[in-house]
Amino acid sequence: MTQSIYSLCFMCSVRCPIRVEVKDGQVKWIEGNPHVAGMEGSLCPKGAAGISMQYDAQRVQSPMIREGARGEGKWRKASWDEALDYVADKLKGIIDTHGGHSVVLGERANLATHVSKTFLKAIGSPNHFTHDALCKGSVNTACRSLFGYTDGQMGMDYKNARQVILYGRNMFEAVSVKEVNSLMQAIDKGAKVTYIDPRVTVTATKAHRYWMIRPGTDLALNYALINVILEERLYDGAFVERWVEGLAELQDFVRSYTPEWAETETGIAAEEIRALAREVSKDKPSVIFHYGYRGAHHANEIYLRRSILILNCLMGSVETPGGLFFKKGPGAAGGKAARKLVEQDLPKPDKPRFDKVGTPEFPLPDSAHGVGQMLAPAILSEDPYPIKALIINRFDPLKSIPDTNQMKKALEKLDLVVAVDVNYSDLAWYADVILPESTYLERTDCVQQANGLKPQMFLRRQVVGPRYDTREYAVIMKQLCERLGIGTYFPYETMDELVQWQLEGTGFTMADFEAKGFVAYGKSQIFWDRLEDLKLKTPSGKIEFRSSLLEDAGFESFPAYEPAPADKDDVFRLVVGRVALHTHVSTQNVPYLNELFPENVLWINSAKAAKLGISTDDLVEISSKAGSGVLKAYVTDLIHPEAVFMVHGFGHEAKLAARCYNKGVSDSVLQENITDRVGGSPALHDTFVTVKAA
Ligand SMILES: Nc1nc2c(c(=O)[nH]1)N[C@H]1C(S)=C(S)[C@@H](COP(=O)(O)OP(=O)(O)OC[C@H]3O[C@@H](n4cnc5c(=O)[nH]c(N)nc54)[C@H](O)[C@@H]3O)O[C@H]1N2
Ligand SMILES: Nc1nc2c(c(=O)[nH]1)N[C@H]1C(S)=C(S)[C@@H](COP(=O)(O)OP(=O)(O)OC[C@H]3O[C@@H](n4cnc5c(=O)[nH]c(N)nc54)[C@H](O)[C@@H]3O)O[C@H]1N2
Ligand code: SF4
Ligand SMILES: [Mo]
Repeated sequence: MTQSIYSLCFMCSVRCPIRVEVKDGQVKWIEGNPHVAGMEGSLCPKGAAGISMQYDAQRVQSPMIREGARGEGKWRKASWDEALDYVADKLKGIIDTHGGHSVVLGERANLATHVSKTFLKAIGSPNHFTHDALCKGSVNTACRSLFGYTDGQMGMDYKNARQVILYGRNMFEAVSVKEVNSLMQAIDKGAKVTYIDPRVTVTATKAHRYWMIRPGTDLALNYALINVILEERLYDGAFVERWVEGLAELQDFVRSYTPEWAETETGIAAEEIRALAREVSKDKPSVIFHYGYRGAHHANEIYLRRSILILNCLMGSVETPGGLFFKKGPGAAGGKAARKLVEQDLPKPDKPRFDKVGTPEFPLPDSAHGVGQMLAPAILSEDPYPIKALIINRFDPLKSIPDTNQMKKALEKLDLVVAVDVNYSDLAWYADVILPESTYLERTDCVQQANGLKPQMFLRRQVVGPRYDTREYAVIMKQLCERLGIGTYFPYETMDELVQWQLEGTGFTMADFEAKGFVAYGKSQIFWDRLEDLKLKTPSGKIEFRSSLLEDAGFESFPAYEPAPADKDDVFRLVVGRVALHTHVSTQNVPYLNELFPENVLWINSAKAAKLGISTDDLVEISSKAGSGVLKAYVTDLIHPEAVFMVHGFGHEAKLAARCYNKGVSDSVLQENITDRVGGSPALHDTFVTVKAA
């Protein structure tokens, strides 16, 4: 008999709602959850490849303990008792000798993050970090500087937008299924899309207007757009008058940043810049200047993200259909959120964080996420104190943090490295112990609180039993913590018990998720009154163009523009990004996806390539201050001469991930570890490289 089960995809962390068909204990079909608005039954190619991942024998099949040197690839299989005893014994010794704060746990933010945070609090460590800084930390800080809300507490209503302006937000390749469907619906209803990128992406080909901007100069473009909007009074006067703090200062500041000035810096014609400002303002407030997704590009990233958000505010596109909105939690609909373990009464660790977030060195980044790229520098410098143990869940610091060589040196210094993963990631390959997690199709997960215009809760449900000797992360941690004598903070044996504990007091039970895969707190969308009641959380209660968050910490609200370095024939800015067929660093070994996209290549502009004597498919050596690699060239007019581009996530080192082993080059090997000290993101696009025939 075929069973139909609602769950959540995890081929990437967007967590699209899915419906899965299971027959005789085998996964037969996965599609988007048809009950969820925006999914319409659809999936992206990676979501559809979930079955291929599930039945791949090259994932980690049992706990593994390292036998040879780190990274040498000599392993022995272990039982769960043996592996957990091993980790617990090592951790006990480290905590007794060096203190709980010598343990760092890093992960891709996920549904069980509250379990990790509880573990660290219980051992007295402040050292939890997520991937967030590496993704959009500076977007988070920018949002807080203007609204007092994090980016995670804000959303965009694409479906009703009339104008959408995307700064390298490659929506049709860096996919979130609901967002793609909503944008397509808007386009069907006549919305206009402007796409800005030094490279012609799939999104560029769907846009009404495409600008091949000089890489690294979007801030100049925005200062000019703001200049035109203020000079020509194209903004939403009533909204700005009511809510904005610092308009006059902004007006003074942008006066010299004319479209003619921006044309020289960006390569976009002054008249085109004026035309965009005039055109979009006719559609205000249903205008979205997209402020994300990824904001980890440059050392001044926070100011670019602020300028994008400021453009939205000038259009009045805040808390309005077709614009930005603040996400509403269960409370707004008279409901209660699911409980999290971390809400239990545990003392706050008294040591500073390893990454110094919350100290004068990093006053502004969100301490809920930290600044992950400080991991290697902190281990190497032992400042603020020595770090001895690293536990990594669902994240790969060797591939997802710039400067792999620096990270390898740092790992060498540690007494214990533990990886929780489903695959042989590079970090797992360099770990002492691998604790394999059951896949998303094999496990029930913690509750997903989905805040938005209509607050809801979703549940990832086990659809088939584990194929190998794997367990759920929350259960692994519970079993580890019992060995450390802190098991009481984990009041469950199974995932079902944990979910039931989370749901207590919400008025919902696990059975309520069976019909559609989710439960809703209310029926209608909740918009606050945008002229009377915006509920902003800044100190002034206003939208702070002049930001007290920044200025109180000694940073400027409107720093002068610093020009991008001049073009040189043989030096390129390295830019990186996603492709529709892969998730970051995790799907390169999935059989179907590997077959369709087995390695990355280097996009290089035709004129520049001709001067260097490089043709498509030639092997080229690419080098930076941090490292080098050899990959195939893709010579094209579709990229700006000053940039070279590669898809992120290749160049795997783990030999047991045999299909993707040593295919292509990892951008992290090349990138220098440079940080936006104000916003918190690394500057992934501030590395310059040379390219020559290999
Ligand atoms: N150099 C460079 N660094 C980057 C970026 C870049 O473009 N270039 N992009 C940044 C961005 S935007 C992001 S979001 C981050 C992403 O950084 P990561 O989170 O590191 O990347 P992912 O590929 O999403 O997943 C990492 C690991 O999760 C494992 N995994 C997959 N499913 C499961 C599971 O069910 N359980 C467990 N325990 N593990 C699982 C995968 O095997 C993989 O090893 O990287 C950032 N860092
Ligand atoms: N298929 C797939 N979809 C994903 C993911 C995935 O791994 N795979 N990951 C998800 C995650 S975690 C994230 S963060 C998002 C990322 O979503 P996006 O931020 O939309 O995706 P990226 O591919 O990082 O986009 C980078 C684009 O910026 C362009 N770019 C480079 N320099 C400049 C510049 O100076 N100015 C402008 N305007 N553009 C520039 C690059 O050429 C590239 O096309 O995607 C999400 N969706
Ligand atoms: S975007 Fe694709 S891979 Fe990511 S959760 Fe949705 S369907 Fe899965
Ligand atoms: Mo991301």
